[in-house]
Parts: sequence; C-alpha cells; structure tokens
Amino acid sequence: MSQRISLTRYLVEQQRVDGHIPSQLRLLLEVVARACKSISQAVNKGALGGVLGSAGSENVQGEVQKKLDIIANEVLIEANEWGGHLAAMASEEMDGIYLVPNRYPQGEYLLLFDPLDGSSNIDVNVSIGTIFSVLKKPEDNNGGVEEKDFLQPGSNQVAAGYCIYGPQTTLVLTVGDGVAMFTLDREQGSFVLTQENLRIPEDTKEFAINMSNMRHWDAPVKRYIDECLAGTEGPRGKDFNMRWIASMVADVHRILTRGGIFMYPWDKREPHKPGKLRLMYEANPMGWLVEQAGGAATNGHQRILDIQPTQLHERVSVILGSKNEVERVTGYHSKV
Ligand code: AHM
Ligand code: MG
Repeated sequence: MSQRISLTRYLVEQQRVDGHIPSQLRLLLEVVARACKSISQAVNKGALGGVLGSAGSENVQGEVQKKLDIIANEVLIEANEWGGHLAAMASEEMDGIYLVPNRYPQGEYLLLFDPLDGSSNIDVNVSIGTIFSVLKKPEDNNGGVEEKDFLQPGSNQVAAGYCIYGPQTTLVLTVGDGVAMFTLDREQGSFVLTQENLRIPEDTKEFAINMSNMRHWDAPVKRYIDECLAGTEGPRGKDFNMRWIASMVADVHRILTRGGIFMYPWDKREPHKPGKLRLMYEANPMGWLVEQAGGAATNGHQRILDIQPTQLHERVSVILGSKNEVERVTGYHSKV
C-alpha cells in the first residue's frame, strides 16, 4: 500500500464518500478502537503490569473471571459511556445490560462485546482478542432501553469486528461493505489499513475443532471430521491439516487470512445448552465478518445471522469459514 490510510481516514471516507456510516457510528468505532489500544497495552505488560491470573470471581455463565477480563470490560465501558453515541452496552462479563448513565447524552446505538475472548490463553501468552457487535436501538423505542431491545438477529448488525492481541495487534472490521484489516502502529499509536476486501477461499484443507470432545459430538460433525481424518484414502480424497488455538479470535483470524473451517458444535456434555459460544457477541459478529469475506456461518441447521435471540447470553452451535466446507457440514445435519 503506497499511502498509509489510518482507521480514522478509512472511517471518514466510509462516512463521506461512500455514505455507509453515519457520524455517530464512526465515532463509536473510533472509540472502540481506542479502547482496544488500551487493552492491547495492558495485555502486553502481562506480569509486569500485575494483570495476569484469576480475579477470584465468576461471570453470569459460571466461568472464572481473569483479571484481564475485568480490566478489558471496564476499559470498554469507560471509553464508550460518555461520547453520546450509545444508548446501552452488553458484555460477556456483565449479567444485565449497562445503560449509559443519565449524566451523559444518549445515542441510538447498542454495543455488545466479549471484552477478552480466549481467556484460557491469557496467562500462557497466546493470542486473545476483543469481539464487538453494534446494533441500532429499535425505532419504536422512545423510552429507556431494555434487554429485549438487544434481542435482534445478527442480520441487523450495523458494524462488527474484533481486535486480536497477538504478535501484532490487528483490528478487523466490517460495516457491511466487505472486511478491512488494520494493524496497530505502536510508534504512531494508530491503526493503519493493511488489507481490504478480505476473501476466504471457498475450499480448504484445514479444520479447527477441539478434538478432545469428539466422543461427545453428534453424528454429522463426527462424520465430517472422520472423513477429513481419512485423508487421501477416504471419501474426500485429500489430506487435511488441523489447528485449534482455543481463542476464537485467533482461529477466525487465520480463516479470514488463509481459509479453513471452525466448529464449536453442540455436544453431549451439557445437552441442554445449544453450544459453548455466545450468539450475540461471539457468533453474530464473527458470522457477519466471515460472510462479508465470502464465507458462511451456520449452527448446522440455520444461518447464524437469521437466529432470533431470546436471551442476551444465549449460546449457539457454530460452524463457520470456507463456504463449501460449511455447506457440506450443514448438509450432513439435514440428512440425519
Ligand atoms: P471465553 O469467551 O470465555 O474466552 O470462551 C470462548 C473461547 C473461544 O475463544 C474458543 O474458541 C473456545 O472458548 C475454546 O474452548 P475450549 O477450551 O473448550 O476448547
Ligand atoms: Mg469469548
């Protein structure tokens, strides 16, 4: 790229030239990016910043919270509550929704996030990230925001993205006009556009799934993985490679970069739960990014973005990535 384009310039052009985003949404995305820079700093300090280890508390989903889960959550709230662009926020780390305090102006957007995805990787220095999704407050809502206002299908998202804290800090974003990638220039302190119009190859020879759960899977997922494992001698006639980072951000980042399929399916360990991952702030934003890059995202039966949520912290089975592979696994489900 001959001329460096900052995130700010990219967003201004999306607003001005292409008319894709209103100014409030531009502000919102800039604020989220700024918060991600702060989180990146905290992540980088690690043990030197005293940020590693457990916080000694649990979130609403009964998961042990790490210190960085809580720090990242606070950074996102503090950065976003006063700008006038938001009406409310929701997070993996908070039971209910967070209303913008009365002392600040109210905007028309709703922000959802997983402040630090891949928490099990924090203390072992493996890539983690922040995932976010932006919805509009429903038009018929003239009063205060309630949890039900968040319960919109992913197809209503107006922006979605993630920031990965890995060897590089990279922000990946869609506002419905393809997927763009920005790398943090630490010397300048700004995100710089490093790739536009990301495309996921339709075919792949790489899958990502936690194989230790194999005995708990349902038949269609087991069939798909068995066929991949059979390699050149099996029905697929080719060898597959496997990757599992246990950070959805890192696995999805690899898929957006070179293709692949990611699955965290329903399994028999907790049969009453549709899956491990959360619909509204994990599967929806990632599903939209993947679709915007030419891939697909389903729960085995239905497009993720078409699911009507009934709860803020609803879980979902996730199959996403290279289109032809996702369609194959989804097709196996319909044959059961
Ligand atoms: P988290 O949001 O509490 O970090 O959990 C979500 C993570 C995903 O990033 C990842 O794909 C998955 O959990 C890994 O789960 P497992 O440890 O069961 O393989
Ligand atoms: Mg998560």
